[in-house]
Amino acid sequence: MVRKTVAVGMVGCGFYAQNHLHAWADLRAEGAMLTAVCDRDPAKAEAAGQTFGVPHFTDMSAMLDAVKIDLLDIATRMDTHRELAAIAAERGIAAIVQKPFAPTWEDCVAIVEKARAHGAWLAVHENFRFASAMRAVKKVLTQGTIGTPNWARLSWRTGFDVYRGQPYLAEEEKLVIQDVGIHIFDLARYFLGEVAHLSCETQKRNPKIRAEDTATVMMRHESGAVSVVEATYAAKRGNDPFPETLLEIEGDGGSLILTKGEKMIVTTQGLTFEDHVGGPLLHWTSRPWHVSQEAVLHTNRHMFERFRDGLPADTSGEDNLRTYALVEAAYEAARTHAAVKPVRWTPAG
Ligand code: NAD
Ligand code: 89Y
Repeated sequence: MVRKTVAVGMVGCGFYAQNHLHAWADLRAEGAMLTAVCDRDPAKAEAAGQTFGVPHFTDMSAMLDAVKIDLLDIATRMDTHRELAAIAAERGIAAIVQKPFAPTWEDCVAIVEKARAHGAWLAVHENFRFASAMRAVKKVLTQGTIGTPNWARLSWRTGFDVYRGQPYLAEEEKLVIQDVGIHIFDLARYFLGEVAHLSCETQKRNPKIRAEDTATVMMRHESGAVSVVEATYAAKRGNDPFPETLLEIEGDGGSLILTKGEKMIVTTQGLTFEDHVGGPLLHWTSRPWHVSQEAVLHTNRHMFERFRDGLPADTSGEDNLRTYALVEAAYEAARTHAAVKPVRWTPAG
């Protein structure tokens, strides 16, 4: 069967977008054609255009006027997402927006509503759940190997110098929950389902950083399961797991542990099995970032295939509002020291 190709336009060619660019180049043979790139910094736009052999622009609208794009991949920082996604929606162009969706709940909802109003396909690049290891974990849960999951700990504890590659993180008004907790919340939803309520305590353990760098969250899921979500940029540990999310999931028929090195240990019916569930190093990935980088390839493939086939992404804009609602709830819970029920967005009308 001959499948149609999709013209992809990349917006933002900064630090993390390099992974998107390589992933799109790898997906060319499958029909995702990186066609143009844009960055408001002329040097970054030119470098990406030359490396990946496509025309480059410093203005997204100018790129859309000059080149036919089917799917825009927006990997700028969150403060620009609402404006850029609106331009895409008004032209009826599909868009993928990097996490965090936007700086506020109001912005996220506005992006979703704008896309709905124009019938434009919209997804959020929430890549953690697309990593090989996370897919392997999901498969074990779906197969029922550990029974019904009823308790979990999802842990992101690192002291890796994230501020070197992403210096803006040190100045954010909200840090660890909005930057990386958001991924871990998404994984909690992916593995255990929607959240009924949560409580949260935050800490600022590194005095040089503006906002909270540590969050400890306890959640009750609608299924009755309880999970603990931990995120910190202030851990001082040997054998630092960055950028891996470590897991402990217990069910009524066994347990699943994911340790550093993407080793999955599954216990079922009194027997324990171990497996390496990480993906391979790719020609453009390098340690320790490879875990996050290879997830970008799988995310882009998922986005491209779902868009091409006229289907919503698993992490559509609407789906991601449910993850973002947990971010909002966590900040409120940390402020009030009370359990908070996440808000639910429902389309108007
Ligand atoms: P960055 O500052 O290095 O890159 C952003 C780029 O966008 C810059 O080159 C900037 O010039 C460009 N830009 C800004 N406004 C623009 C506009 N209107 N039009 C065109 N280009 C514009 O930031 P980064 O570290 O690459 O982060 C980008 C996003 O990726 C953030 O939302 C961040 O949270 C996210 N991120 C995700 C992961 C992940 O694992 N999913 C990891 C790191 C970063
Ligand atoms: O910004 C963060 C993210 O989204 O994934 C890892 C990261 O780059 C640093 O913790």
